[in-house]
Amino acid sequence: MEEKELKEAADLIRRRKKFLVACHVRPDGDTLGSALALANALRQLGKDTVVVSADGVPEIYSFLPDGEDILKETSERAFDVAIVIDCDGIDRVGPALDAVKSARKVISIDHHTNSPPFGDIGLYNTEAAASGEIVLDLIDRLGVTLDERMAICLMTALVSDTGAFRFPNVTPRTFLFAAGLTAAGASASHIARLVYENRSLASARLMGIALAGLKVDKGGDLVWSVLSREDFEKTGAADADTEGVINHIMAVKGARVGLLFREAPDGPAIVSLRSRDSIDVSKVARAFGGGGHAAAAGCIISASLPEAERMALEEARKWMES
Ligand SMILES: [Mn+2]
Repeated sequence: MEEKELKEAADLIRRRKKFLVACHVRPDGDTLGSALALANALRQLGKDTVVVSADGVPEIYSFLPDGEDILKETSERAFDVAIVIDCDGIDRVGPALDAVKSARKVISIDHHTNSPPFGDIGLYNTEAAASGEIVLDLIDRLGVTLDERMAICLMTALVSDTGAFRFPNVTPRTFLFAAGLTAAGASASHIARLVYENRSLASARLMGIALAGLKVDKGGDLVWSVLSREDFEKTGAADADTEGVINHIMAVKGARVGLLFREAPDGPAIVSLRSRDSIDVSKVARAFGGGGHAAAAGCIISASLPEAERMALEEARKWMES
């Protein structure tokens, strides 16, 4: 990200009045925490601000300060500026796209690699572990003092996009930011507990089924599991309860690529992919119209579960060999 874009964004924000801050569909702690912290800063500057997350706020993130202010949709259209957060592509805002497109100016804030630039100003930094890092830069540039509520939101962004500071995307800057957030009153340990050790019984049981059904190939390099509708029904788990299961698949000794297949209520197979050792699973996801990072990606395959499993594994093996 260039200094120039950051200045342009801050200048534009100072001049305008009515803002839309948009999260991506299937929101995570980064998009939600970043959006809420930025909205808080905008409101402190006296700006009218609407925050939209088409899929709402998952229960796990209900602790986020001001999370109740997030709307699933808005009928308002005459925004001065729409700020789109953590979206690798404008359509990732889902049904909020209409409202975003109605804005006179669009600012995109993102850290995904290969994020297609969109909007009038792009604050892109692929070195940032979370979009929250870029939002922190912007808040700082706007001259807004970080309060405890904002710090909790941004710490959630960092904690959830770094696996509580364990993923290789963590840089010295990430820790510097985390230090500032800690000083402002956010507890990484408390937030990590809320995000990672807060599983419902149904979700834990679904995890058990996924782990009991683990399959391996390529001498243990490739590990995956499959969850059918029946598994969800048996445990009473919802789709959101699969959160984190893929990380446990990747925790198997020797795993370099991990996949979790799950059957969506309406039929298609949802695939989560993870990798290490610089294997780029976003290429696998992209082969099926999905996306994500090199080490964490996802896609939806309109096929039966066994067929999707066969197709995605074939593609994964191809990339592992190249
Ligand atoms: Mn992110």
